[in-house]
Amino acid sequence: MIAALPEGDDLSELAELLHTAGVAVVGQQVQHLEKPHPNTYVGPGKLLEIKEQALALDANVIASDDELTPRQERNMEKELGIPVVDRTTVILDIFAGHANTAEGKLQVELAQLQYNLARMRGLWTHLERLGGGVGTRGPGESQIETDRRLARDRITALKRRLAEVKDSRATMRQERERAHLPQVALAGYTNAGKSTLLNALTGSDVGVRDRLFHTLDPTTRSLEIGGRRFLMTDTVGFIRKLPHGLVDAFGATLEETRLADLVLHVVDASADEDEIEAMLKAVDDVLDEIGAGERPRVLVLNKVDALDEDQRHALGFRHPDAVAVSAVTGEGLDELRQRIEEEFANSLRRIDILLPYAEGGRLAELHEAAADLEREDTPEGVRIRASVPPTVADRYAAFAAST
Ligand SMILES: Nc1nc2c(ncn2[C@@H]2O[C@H](COP(=O)(O)OP(=O)(O)OP(=O)(O)O)[C@@H](O)[C@H]2O)c(=O)[nH]1
Ligand SMILES: [Mg+2]
Repeated sequence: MIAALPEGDDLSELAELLHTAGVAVVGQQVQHLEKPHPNTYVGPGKLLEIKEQALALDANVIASDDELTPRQERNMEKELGIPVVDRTTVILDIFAGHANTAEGKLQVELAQLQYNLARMRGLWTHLERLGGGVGTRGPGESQIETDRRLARDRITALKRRLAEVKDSRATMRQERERAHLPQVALAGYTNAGKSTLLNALTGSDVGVRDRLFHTLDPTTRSLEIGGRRFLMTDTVGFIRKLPHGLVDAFGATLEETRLADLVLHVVDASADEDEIEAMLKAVDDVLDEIGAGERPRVLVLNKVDALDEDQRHALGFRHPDAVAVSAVTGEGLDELRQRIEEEFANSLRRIDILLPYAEGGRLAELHEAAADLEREDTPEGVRIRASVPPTVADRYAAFAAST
C-alpha cells in the first residue's frame, strides 16, 4: 500500500524496494501537491481514500515514497490505524537484511539508530498506544530521555568502532598504493550490473542478483590490461533519495570511490530514457556529496544486449563519450578495457626529481610505477624523469629537481 507525492513521481521504484524487503504491494495512491501536507503528508480527503482502500484490500502497512516527519508519521498512523513507514525506513530495512560483514552491520545499525533517534518520541507514542491498558500512561518523559541517552551512547560506540575499521582500511589502501596498482572503482545506481561487470572483467564470482542493494560490502579484485595490473572495486549501489544517514555511515566504504584513480559510472541502459537520466543524476549527486565528483570518470552503458539497433543509436547519440557494454554477453568489454588503459595513461604525471643517494631504496618503487623512467647519476643524487600515477607523483613532490 503506497501513498506518494509530487512531480508525477512514479511509484515503481518504491514497489521494487518493498518487494526486496519482502512486502507485497496491493495498491497505490498518488496525490500531486506543491508541498507535502505538514501534518499528514497527504491531504485529509486523500487520507480518507487511502484508509478505505487499505481496508478494502486488507493492507497491514502503508509506505510513503518520501521521508516522513515524526509528526506526519504519527498522525497518519492515528488516522489509518495501521503502521506507516517511509522510503528511508524501507531502505534501511533492506540494508539491515543484506549486511554480511561486521563493518556492514555496524554501518547499518548506525544509520538506523540515527534515523530513529530523531523520531524516538514517535516510536514511544506508538508503543504507548499498543500497550494502552487501564491507567497505562505509557513511558513518561524520563523514559524517553533514558532511551535517547542509551541510543546516543550506542551511536558514539558505533562511530568509534567504525573509525577503527576505517583505519585498518586505510592501512590496506596504503599497502595497495605502495604496490602502485591503479584503482578503478565501480559506482552506479543499484541493480545497474556493477557486480556482474566486475565478474566479467576480473573473472571472479561476486554475488549477483536482480534485487536492490545486493552488494553492501566493497570487493576488490585485480585485472590485467595491456600488461599492467589494475585493482577494481565494486561497492554499494546508489538510489534516489538515499537516506542521508546511510551516506554518512557508509563513509569508509565509499572512500574507496573517493580515492579511486578512475571511477566507472555504470548505468542500466535498458531502462527508459527519463529513468536513465534520473539515475545518472542521483549517482552524480552522491559522488559529489562524498567528494568523488572530481575523479576522472567514464560512463558505462550496461545491458545493451537488451536494446535494439535504434535504441543503441539514440543512446550513443545522447552519450557520445560513454562506452556501451553488456556484462552478460561480453560485448564492448574490450573497448572498455582499452578505455581504462587510455584514461589511466592520461592521468600520469611527469616528474623530474633529484633523489639523494640516501633515499636510493625508493628507486625500485619508482621503477615499478613508471612506464618510461630515465635516470642520471649526479654528484647530489639520482636525477629521475618519469611519468607516474598522481598518487606517486605527490609522494615525490619534495624531491622536485630545481632546474
Ligand atoms: N540483460 C542484462 N542483464 C544484466 C547485465 N548486467 C547485469 N544484469 C542483470 O542485472 C541484475 C543486477 O546485476 P548486479 O550485478 O547484481 O547489479 P549491481 O549493480 O551490482 O546491484 P547492487 O549490488 O544491488 O547495487 C542481475 O539480474 C544481472 O543478471 C547485462 O549486461 N545485460
Ligand atoms: Mg552488486
